[in-house]
Amino acid sequence: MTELYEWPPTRSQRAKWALEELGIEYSSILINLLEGQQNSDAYRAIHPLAVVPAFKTDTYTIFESVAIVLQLIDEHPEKNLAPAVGTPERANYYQWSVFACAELDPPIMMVFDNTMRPLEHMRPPGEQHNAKLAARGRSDFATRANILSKVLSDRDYLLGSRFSGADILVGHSCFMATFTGLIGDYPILEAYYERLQQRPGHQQAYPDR
Ligand SMILES: N[C@@H](CCC(=O)N[C@@H](CS)C(=O)NCC(=O)O)C(=O)O
Repeated sequence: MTELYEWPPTRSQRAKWALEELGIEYSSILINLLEGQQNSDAYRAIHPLAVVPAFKTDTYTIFESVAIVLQLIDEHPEKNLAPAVGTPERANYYQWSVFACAELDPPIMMVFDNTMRPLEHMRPPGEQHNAKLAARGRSDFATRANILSKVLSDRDYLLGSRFSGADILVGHSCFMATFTGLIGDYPILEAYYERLQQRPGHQQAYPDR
């Protein structure tokens, strides 16, 4: 049994993209966030924060999109989606993988929450979009997008010529930046994400582009 708890297109797509790249068979279990299914007792027993994704196998259950991707890639070394442990390339792989969730997702979500997220869905009562927070998110994203653009100016993928799990993780942040209208100011990043979208794994994981 291999189960992905997802609601496309959210951060669950990171896990799905990795599953597709690795050719792993799995069942997709939809958790309808708009209907509040994430808050059921049954789902909270799987993910105590009541968010997606979560991932279940015969031997373990985990959450956090980055953890799921890294674990799956480690389980399939023959697919070559990560450099060998202990190498300088692996150091960069860790760096960009963590950068995705720690540095890219928060400012993008800050923009989403304060410009696009419907006020009636998944918001504390009375909360409003906040233009100052949206501007802060845009500015924080700009700093990080410029760092990525510099790195990607002379290479196709974060680690060089070879696609890796770090591209799945940062690639999903690029999806979020596209969805929120942030990526257009960064042509190198936009071209990188265009490249990633050509991959069959991406096309399987994201419902429609
Ligand atoms: N750090 C978590 C974040 C997960 C997360 O916040 N998921 C959002 C969708 S992108 C969610 O399920 N939200 C449901 C809600 O806010 O009720 C991860 O990367 O897995």
